[in-house]
Amino acid sequence: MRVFDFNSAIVRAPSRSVVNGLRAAAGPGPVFESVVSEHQAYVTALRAAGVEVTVLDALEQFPDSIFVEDPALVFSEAAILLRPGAPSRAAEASELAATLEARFPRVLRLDEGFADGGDVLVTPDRVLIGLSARTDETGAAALHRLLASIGRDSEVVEVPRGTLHLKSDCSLVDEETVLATGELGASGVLKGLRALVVPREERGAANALRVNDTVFVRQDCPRTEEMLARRGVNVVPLPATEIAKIDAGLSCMSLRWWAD
Ligand code: CIR
Repeated sequence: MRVFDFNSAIVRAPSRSVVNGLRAAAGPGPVFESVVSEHQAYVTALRAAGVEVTVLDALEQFPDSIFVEDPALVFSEAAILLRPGAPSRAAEASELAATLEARFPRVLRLDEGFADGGDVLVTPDRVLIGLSARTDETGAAALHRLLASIGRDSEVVEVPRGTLHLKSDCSLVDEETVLATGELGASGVLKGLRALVVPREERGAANALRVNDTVFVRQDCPRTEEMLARRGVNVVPLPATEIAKIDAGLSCMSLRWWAD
C-alpha cells in the first residue's frame, strides 16, 4: 500500500459560520454558497478517485470545522485526536471522537502541547511534523511519541516563518517527489525527496492532494497544473479560491486512510 492509497475519507459540511473562518490577512471573506459548491466538487472528486466519503454534519459553532484534517491524524491502524493550536478550534477534536472510535481499531489522544494535522506530512519512510504557530515543541514531541507507539518514525522540522502549516507549503506528488514552495524546497526539510517548486505567484498550489492515481491541484494555478501534466502526472484541477480566502487548501478538507 502506498502512503497516498486511500479507500475511505471523512469530510465535514461547511457551516454558515465558515465565512468567519480564521485568516491571517485582511481581505474579502468567502461566500457561503461558493464554499458549499467547492466542497461538493471536492467530495465528488474524492468519490471519483475511488474513495468512500462520509460527510459529517456542519458545526455552526466552529467556523473552521470544515477543515477536518487539523484536529486529527489517521492511519489504517489507528487514529490520533490532536490538540489544534488555535483557541477557536480546540474543541473540534472532541467533535470527531465518536466518528473515529466507530471506524478505527485504536484512537489515541495527544495529551499535551498543541499540534494541527496540517503540520503533518506522511512520507513513505517517515512522518514530518512541522513546528508552526499552531504546532509547538511540546505537542510535536508528544506526537512523535504517539507515532512511535504505533510503529511510525517521525521527524520534527521547522515550517518557514509566515506559513500557516507545513502542508500549506508542500504535498506529495509520488513516493519520491514533493510539490513545494521555493522557501520550503530550499529549507532542507524535505531531504531525501525531490522537490518540484511551484511558481512564486502560485504558491497556494503547493498544497495539492495525491489520492490513489490522481493529484488534485487548485484550479487557479495553471502553471503548476501544466508542470505536473508534463511529467505525466494525472492531474485534476479543483476549485478552491473561496477556501483560500481563509488560508485553506485541498488537503485540509478531509481525513483519508485505507480501511482494511
Ligand atoms: C485555520 O486558520 O485554521 C483555517 N482557516 C484554515 C485551516 C487550513 N488547514 C490546513 O491547511 N490543514
